[in-house]
Amino acid sequence: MFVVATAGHVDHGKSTLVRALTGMEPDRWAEERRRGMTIDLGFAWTTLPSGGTVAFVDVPGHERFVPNMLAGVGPVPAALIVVAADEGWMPQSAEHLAALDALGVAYGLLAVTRADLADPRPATARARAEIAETSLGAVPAVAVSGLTGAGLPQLREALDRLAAQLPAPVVDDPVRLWVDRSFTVRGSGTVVTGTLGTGRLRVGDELELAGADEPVRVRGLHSLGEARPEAAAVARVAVNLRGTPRDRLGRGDALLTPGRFHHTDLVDVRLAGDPAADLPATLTLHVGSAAVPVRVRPLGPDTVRLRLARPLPLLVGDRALLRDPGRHHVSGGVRVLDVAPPPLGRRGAAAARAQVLAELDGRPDLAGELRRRRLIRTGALIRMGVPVHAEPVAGDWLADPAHWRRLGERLTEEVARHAREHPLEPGMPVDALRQRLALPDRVLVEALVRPPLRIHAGRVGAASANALPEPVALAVQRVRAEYGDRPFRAPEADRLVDLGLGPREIGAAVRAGALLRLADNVVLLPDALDDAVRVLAGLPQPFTLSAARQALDTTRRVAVPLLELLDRRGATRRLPDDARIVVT
Ligand SMILES: Nc1nc2c(ncn2[C@@H]2O[C@H](COP(=O)(O)OP(=O)(O)OP(=O)(O)O)[C@@H](O)[C@H]2O)c(=O)[nH]1
Ligand SMILES: [Mg+2]
Repeated sequence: MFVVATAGHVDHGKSTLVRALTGMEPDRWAEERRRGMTIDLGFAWTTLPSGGTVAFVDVPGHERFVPNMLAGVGPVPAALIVVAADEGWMPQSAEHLAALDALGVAYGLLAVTRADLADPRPATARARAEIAETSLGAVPAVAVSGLTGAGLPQLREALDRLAAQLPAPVVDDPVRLWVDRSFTVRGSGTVVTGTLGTGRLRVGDELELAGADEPVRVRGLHSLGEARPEAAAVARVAVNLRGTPRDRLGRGDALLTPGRFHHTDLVDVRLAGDPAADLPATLTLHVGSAAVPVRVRPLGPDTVRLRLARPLPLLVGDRALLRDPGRHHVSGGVRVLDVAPPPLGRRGAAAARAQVLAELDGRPDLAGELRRRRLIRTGALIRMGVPVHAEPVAGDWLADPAHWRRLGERLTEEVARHAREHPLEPGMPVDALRQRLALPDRVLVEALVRPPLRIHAGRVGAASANALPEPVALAVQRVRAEYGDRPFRAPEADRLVDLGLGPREIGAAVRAGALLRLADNVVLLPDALDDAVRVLAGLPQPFTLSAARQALDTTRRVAVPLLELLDRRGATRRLPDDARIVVT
């Protein structure tokens, strides 16, 4: 399907032409028909000579309804510009053309209507000259009469040729369906319509709706008046969202592929049109079918920051339009450069930001985003419209390679400093490192740890046993030498004192994994647990404390806390009669 929006001054014959081409009535409201004037968007479609379908979004020409016009053309890639032969180029001819230019519409056709009332050539020449100056460039022109039907066959041919020129829509891209109408259908509930510019919609799809916590579900889909299981871009679609109250959404809202759009009320943009310094402090931003008041803060000569009165789902590279409703003036198009820009708190931040923006062109650029943001989650970048083709450094975190290297160096320095300041501690706690390096997630700390550093018991330290202060390491070796062959005998309290193992030293050895503490002053070598389970598994099950004590060749002082520890770890289970079994 080929979707085209009309454009042109009031009463120049847009709706008459759409009616003549389609046999459908684009003016839907009784008031429109009574006043002979389009107020809101109209929709009609027909088959072209090639067999393809063209759908029209018919817009109002009256100056009061320019916002409605913009909601119609916003999501549509092609325009049918209508100029009356007897009136020629008029103010809303110019304002509509400026809007198409600002939005970067590149495909169009000129229809000079009411050719039965006046020679169409002067109006054609003027209009083509005006249009040639814009993003539309040189467009074909057809003189027509909606009254007599003259020129209509040629116009159909020209529409077919235009349709053939349009680039193929990207049906794999996410859906962002800007709603242009919403209404309720008895028995079906809420229905919204819009122009599907990219992507594909299917009955049953879940979609995101800004401000709604829950996804909304597509219950039914219509296109060109017929129910369909799916619709692919480009298409006019009506989406039934039964279960979503009608007042939850309306023109300017968007139905979105979940997780693919960043809702933002702050964007940095490049202007094409009036210079930043000439813009008033408040304007209206038009994008898709939305119109949102914005506060304008100039940054560079052609870059500004916009604070939106409500958040919109915008992506890097989006085109939008700024308009001054009071002056009926299209200030120009904007290209979105950044949908999550940094705050400008410090003095000089705005000037620095202007320099950064001067380098950006609105084309998503992964390496540049990483350089500027240093660390960011994959999902966050995708939601900004930046395709991600890089491996995360940890979890779903992406890092700028140079920044990541610097972080690795700083981590080593911090661990070394901590070791100097806390010689008895077996390394620096992961969370302290996370804070020190100002990292948002501990998986990043863990990923930065490289040999000879390692993580043990929540701390980052040197991998070797030398991590223990020498006297403690020596004492542990002595324990190993003395007790290695009777692993369930714990050194008595006075023996520990002799070995120089006080509470602090024992703590350090336990944190380093060199000793296992069962209770105060009851320590074993760390492999004792596995050995104990093996021995106990060889006993007839269930076994008593005393049987365990004998099998392990140890005392109650060790056996009681050892079995309790095994119970806590789930290696053994204590039965109601205090006997135990080994859990296999
Ligand atoms: N003689 C003649 N009259 C026409 C032709 N096209 C439109 N008209 C008349 O011009 C008037 C305005 O036509 P519309 O089609 O409503 O114009 P429009 O551009 O849709 O107007 P808005 O939607 O309000 O901007 C109507 O009275 C039409 O009958 C034409 O080709 N020849
Ligand atoms: Mg009309």
